[in-house]
Amino acid sequence: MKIISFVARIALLLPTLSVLADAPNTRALYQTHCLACHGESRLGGIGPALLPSNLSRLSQEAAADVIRDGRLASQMQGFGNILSGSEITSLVEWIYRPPTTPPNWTEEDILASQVVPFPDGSLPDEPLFDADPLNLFIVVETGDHHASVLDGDSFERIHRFETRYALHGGPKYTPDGRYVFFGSRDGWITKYDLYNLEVVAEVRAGINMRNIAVSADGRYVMAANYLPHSLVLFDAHNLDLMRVYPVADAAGNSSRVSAVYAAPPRGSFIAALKDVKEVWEITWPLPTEPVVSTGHMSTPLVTRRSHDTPNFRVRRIAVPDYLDDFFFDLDYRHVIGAARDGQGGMVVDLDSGEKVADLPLAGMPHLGSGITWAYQGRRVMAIPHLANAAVSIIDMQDWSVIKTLETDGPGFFMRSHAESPYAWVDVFFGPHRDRVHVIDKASLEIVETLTPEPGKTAAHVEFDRYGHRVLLSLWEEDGAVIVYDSDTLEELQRIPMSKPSGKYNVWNKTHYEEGTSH
Ligand code: DHE
Repeated sequence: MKIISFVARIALLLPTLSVLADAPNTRALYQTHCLACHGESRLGGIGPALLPSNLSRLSQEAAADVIRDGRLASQMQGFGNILSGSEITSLVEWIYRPPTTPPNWTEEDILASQVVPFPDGSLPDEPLFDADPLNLFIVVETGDHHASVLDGDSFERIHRFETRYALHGGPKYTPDGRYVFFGSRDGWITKYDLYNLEVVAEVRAGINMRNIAVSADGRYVMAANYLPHSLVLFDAHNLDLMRVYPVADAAGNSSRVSAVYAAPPRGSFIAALKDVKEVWEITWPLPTEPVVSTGHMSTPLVTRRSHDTPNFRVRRIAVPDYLDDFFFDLDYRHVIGAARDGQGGMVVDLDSGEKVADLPLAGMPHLGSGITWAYQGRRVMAIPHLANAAVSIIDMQDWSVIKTLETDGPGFFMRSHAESPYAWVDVFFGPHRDRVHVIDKASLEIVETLTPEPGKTAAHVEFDRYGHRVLLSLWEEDGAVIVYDSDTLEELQRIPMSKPSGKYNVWNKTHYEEGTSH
């Protein structure tokens, strides 16, 4: 009896012992294959942080599948042809092991990271150039981590500057279009003055960040983090820290934040959570309401943190499922969201907090890329799918799917403009990633498929402020931004760029143009 229990105890210990014995080997595997994207100490980089606290929705079996086969709609390639089954198992055990030193990014870290080369008000208030400041484009070039400022009329490059590593998501402008805020996957927020072509302030909000939002009045910036589990509020003037919101439900279960957006008609930030079934609404104060002052760099630290500000209260809205990916209607009354591993989407009324409709959309609808337009007297929204070769068009009155367009492969980004008859969608995944479809918004048919450069990825378009020109990325290291006439679809110009990803027109973004991402 004693012998059996001894053997049983040894058997129980074996997996741990094998992991410990293999640890140096697994560390080497991690360093060779994972570190470049997931970062030193698994804290995230281009890829997400790989720590147990951020993997709660992923079973270890599913994690092994991802390492072997890759992950849809991400930069994660499959390693099944490089790593053996036991190597994959040991990597899975490794990433689910708690780190020896739990990662942390405290208020002190945030405060210490802040740099303000040009405090608010210290630079001239006139643009250094003649171009229309409301028709500029920012182009993010991910190949060599730069951004370009383009004149939206002449398409001259006004300036090109180095950005933080791995910018992700759309930069956000102040309402006057003078300043633009960039967010990087490793947590940095950069404030850039478009009139003076200078970085004016920077701060690191977290270790692994999702995105940022700027309030409609341009006074506040909110950052959404994967690591730590937090939302972080800043005064937009110099990126002074105002408040850190630890993100957790009432029972204390903490959560990553899927993303945060500004909802101008509501005067609030809306954030969806990734590990807790809640949406948070944080209302910013009216310009007339007193806000606890956040001061400037020269003021002592303590006055720059306003924990006790009575404003910016969190309203929790319970939702039936996690919202990984979400979108809003034009008046921000409804959030339309989906869990990536779910069976479709849902529509939640943000006022009542009630789910008002299910969206029966298979194939991972990419709701974050949704756009809307007026169609036969009603408003429709269109979304690509990350796993299906389709674009779904949905009636936003009764939330029925009125059309499913077959495409040449799953797409990532959609764009249009109120002044253009067309909506554009790419074919980001699969063999036809060099194609882009043009959809007629009146007939809901694909009327043209462009292949600007056979074999080269073509993705993400943005219109100029008038809807007359369309810019498309040739998403390659030696890529380009291609300018088209938006009516004739004739190519007008190519501007060489280093793996250009998103392009963002000042007018469209500051006017929440219906065909542009918010
Ligand atoms: Fe993105 C926007 C999430 C992978 C390029 N992406 C966004 C936004 C979210 C998001 C929440 C909106 C932020 C905003 O603008 O405020 N992206 C995700 C993912 O969950 C996903 C699938 C996995 C991940 O890695 O996080 C993902 N995204 C990618 C990529 O692999 C892309 C193609 C290359 C890259 O740079 O990482 C990519 N995402 C983009 C771009 C935008 C974006 C260019 C801005 C689009 C816009 O027009 O506004």
